[in-house]
This record gives sequence, structure tokens and C-alpha cells, in this order.
Amino acid sequence: MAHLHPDEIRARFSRAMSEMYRAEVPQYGTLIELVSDVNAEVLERDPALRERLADADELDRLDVERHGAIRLGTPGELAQIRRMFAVMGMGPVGYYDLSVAGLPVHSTAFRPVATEALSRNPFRVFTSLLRLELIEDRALAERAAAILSERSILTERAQELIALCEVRGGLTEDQAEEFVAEAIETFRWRSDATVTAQTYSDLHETHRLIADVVSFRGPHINHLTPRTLDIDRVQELMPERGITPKAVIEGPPRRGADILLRQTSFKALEEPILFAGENGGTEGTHTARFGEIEQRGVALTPKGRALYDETLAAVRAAAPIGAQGQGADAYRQELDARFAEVFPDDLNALRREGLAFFRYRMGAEAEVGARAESIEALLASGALVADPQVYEDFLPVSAAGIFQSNLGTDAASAYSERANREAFEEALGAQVADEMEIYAATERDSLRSALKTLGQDHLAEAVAAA
Ligand code: OOG
Ligand code: NI
Repeated sequence: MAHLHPDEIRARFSRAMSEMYRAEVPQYGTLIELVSDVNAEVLERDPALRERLADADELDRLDVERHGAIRLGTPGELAQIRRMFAVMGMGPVGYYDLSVAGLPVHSTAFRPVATEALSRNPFRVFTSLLRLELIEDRALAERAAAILSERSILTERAQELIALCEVRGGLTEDQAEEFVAEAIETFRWRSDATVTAQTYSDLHETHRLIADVVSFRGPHINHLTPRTLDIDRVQELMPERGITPKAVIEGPPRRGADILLRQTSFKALEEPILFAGENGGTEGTHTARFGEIEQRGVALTPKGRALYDETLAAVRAAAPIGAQGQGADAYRQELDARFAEVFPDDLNALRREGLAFFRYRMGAEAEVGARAESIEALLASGALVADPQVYEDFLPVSAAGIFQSNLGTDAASAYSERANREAFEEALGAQVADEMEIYAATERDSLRSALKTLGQDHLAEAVAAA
């Protein structure tokens, strides 16, 4: 029997998750409508952008594009989730250390990697693993570990279908349908906690994140984020639709040529839960789930990224934001001013200065054969086109801001023990891919192949050698 393509399984899974979350969190539906309205408005007012996205094969993915986030409790859960996402063509990319921001987790993003897979459906999941070893109260950490050891986050049938996929190299249409239905069960919200009110409160007191991960039967999806073409506009319109966003947009400022990733979220809902207990349990509330929007720009090279990190750090030092969002205006001004000063704001300059990654293709005006002097000459004549590569990943400082705004801002703190990528990869049972290498390979391969098609083998060879 023929296998359903993993990209198609991912597309169906992403759609099913979106429907489930829309039913669970009505504000998510409102946000999706708002984003879709604003995107349509932007494309209508900017035909050049529409054309660029269409030519780069990016227009179709826009309306289905979103990311989600989950938080896992144990190394075994992380390994299981890796195998589950592999069925849908998603692998771990990047390592994010959030301990520096006082969060006892480290994370990766499960996402498609190949250009064609990304353009079919770029669904990604920011996945965090709890680090109980960072918790000072060892007795509480052990209690938490014992509670987590009791749960199984995948259904029996999901586990069987994952194993089947691994043995057979894929799933049939019927198996894939069943897999998607079983897989979303893992991420569903369940309001009945597995712990008593007292245990919940002990966990919560140590860190709200621990209570969220440990007290429930599984890793509920905590947000799903649509991609907008104009995040400032969506942020401005959110209050009109009854949604209150956090004080500042995380990431780079608004630019003519968008870079990396800009994000903003709205506060978690306070939801009723039922604690476990001998007498049928007691009622309580929990804030776990929220909404977020994002705007994606061009991926930066290591050189561009270093400049970004340095500039952002200077902004944050010069204009710190208070726990209640005080100083947001000063922060925005500082952010705009510092980036304007050091960061080129057009795609050509970003490319020429080696600050951003591109993908090359043959232009419509291309003449095959006539020997060209240089890549710049081919670009100037329109024979060769450089499309910006979308940044497909996350940013640790922004992620920490999103976490904190939804946990209720803790005073800025940090754990003394830092990144532990090795332990993360050991839990995962695999290595995380290096996102910079993926962008660099896409750039190199696309350039080489476009040059060959144009009959510019002498230039293609130089790229191969680089
Ligand atoms: C994840 C927060 C990070 C992002 O988009 O950077 C995040 C979480 O709260 O579990 O979603
Ligand atoms: Ni997010």
C-alpha cells in the first residue's frame, strides 16, 4: 500500500490541532480572523510583496502557517515526542537554553527542514524539557519526578502506529488518519489535575512552570501562533477585538527589510481545574494557555546574528522594561534608534555585507550560456534572483519574554548552572540540527544549481569550493 507523504500528515495534524485549539480557546479563533484580515490588507496594499512571496513559493503557506509550544516533564517523554514528530517529517533543530532567564527548561524546535517541505507546510513546535536538576528544593524535585514517572503521554495506539511507521518507512492513508486523531490526544487540555490542591500549591510556589508541567496528564498545547505580515497593525487592532497584548513586541524593531522574528502574546486564560483528592477533589484555577502572533523576516548569518544579539543586549541594558511593562515607550525608541544606526535596512545591503541568508534561482530574463563576469553581474541583469530565506526558528531572549509574560513576570533571575546541550541530546536520543548549517547549505546549493542552469559553470565551481 502506498504511504501518505509525511508533509501531508503534518498538514493534517496542524489543521487538526488548530481546530482543537479553536474549540478550546475562543480567543484563538478571533486572532486567526484578525491576522487573516490584516494579511489580506497588506497584500492588497503592497503588490510588490505579493509578487515576491508568490515567486518565492511562499504565498500558499501563509494562511496555514503557525507554530505551537509544549512543555515536557521527562527525558523519556522527549524521546517519544521526537519519534512522534518524525512521522510527520519534523526533526529537532536548534538548542535553546532558558536557564539564563530563570526558567528551569531547555528547548528545541521540531520542524521540517527541506525547502520543499517548508513550503508545503512549515508547522513547527517549540518543545521544552523541564530541568528538575536545577531546583534547589531536592525533596520537591523528587516528588515531581515521582509524579511524572506515573504518566504516559502517548496513547497506546499512537505508540503502535509510530513503531509501525518506523518499521515500514511510512503510514498508509488510513493509518495516517488514525495517527493524527491519536496524536492530538496527547496535546488536548484536560482540566482534571493528577495532583491534590496541596501538591499543586507546593509545585507552584517553587516555580509556576513546574506546576504546569507536573500537575496534568499530558503536555497540553499552550499556544498556537499564526504568522502575520504586519505585527504592529495586529497588535494595534487586538484591543478592538477584546484581546490585550503584552507591553512590547519581542525581537527586532519594525524595518523596511524584516529580519528574524517579531512576536507578541496575550495573557494566559485563567481556567477552572479540578484537583485530585480523596473526597472527589476540589476546584481551583490554572493559567496555562495563551495566544501569540509572529512576523517572520530574513534569516541572519552568524555575522548578522552576532550584530543582532549585541544590539539587542545594548538596548535592554539602556532601557530596561519593568515587570508591569513600565518603560515600554523608552524601550521602543531605543530599539528603533540602535538598529537604525548599525543594521542595514535593505535586502541587497544585507546580502552584500554577508549579514543574511538567501536562496537563489534563475530569473525570468535569464539568457543561458553567455559567460558572465560575476554573480553580482548576473543579479544586476536579472538572470539570477536572490530571495531572502525566511527565518524558520526561534530566539531565546524572545522566548524567555513570551514565557515570562505568561507565567506572570518573575523578577529577572538566572540559574547558576547553565546550558546542558549534551544532557538534552541524550534525552532526545538524537542530536539537534544546527540551524545555521541548514540556511548555509540551502544558500550554497541553490546558488550552485542556478549557476549551472545558467551555464555559468566557472562561477558554480567557485561556490562549490567556498
Ligand atoms: C514557549 C514560549 C516560547 C516562542 O514562540 O518563542 C515561544 C512556552 O511558553 O512553552 O512560544
Ligand atoms: Ni510561541
